[in-house]
Amino acid sequence: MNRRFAAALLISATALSISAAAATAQQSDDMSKMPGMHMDAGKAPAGSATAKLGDLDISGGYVRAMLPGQPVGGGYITIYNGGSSDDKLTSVSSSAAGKVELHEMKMQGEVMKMREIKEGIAIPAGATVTLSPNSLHMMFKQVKTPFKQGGTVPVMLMFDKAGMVDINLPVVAPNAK
Ligand SMILES: [Cu+2]
Repeated sequence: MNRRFAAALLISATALSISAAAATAQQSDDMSKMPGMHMDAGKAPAGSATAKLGDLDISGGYVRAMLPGQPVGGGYITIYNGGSSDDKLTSVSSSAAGKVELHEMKMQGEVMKMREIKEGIAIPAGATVTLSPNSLHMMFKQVKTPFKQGGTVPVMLMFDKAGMVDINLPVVAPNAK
């Protein structure tokens, strides 16, 4: 009985991730056909947060809703450095979490591994750096109230040169990309 239940759960979890991937493919396809939508905008869910800080254009900011029992939250954002000097995202803080770490996910063979990037994330002059699911991301720890779809999560991004900026990230579906 327990084993059958566990097997059923496993199957439904697999089905869920497949349908989420299919939905995302469908969504970006539809978005690319919409007049006035830029290619970059198609990468983040509708309504994602934007900000401007000196030479930095910040867009596509969002966090995913947290599933019941999920201990940490994930946040994503795109940063374009339109200036002539390199910058660096040194840290992130949020009143909604005890701490926010910068993380990186990387495939090691068949296994996805996550590590904290303590040295910050370089934002080279002229470059666009995207924090997105399965790659660089913000990891919210000691979350006070689990992120709920439709809400917002305030964050403060701190850059080496550009300084700091407050931005409210919308909370989207748990599997949104
Ligand atoms: Cu992480």
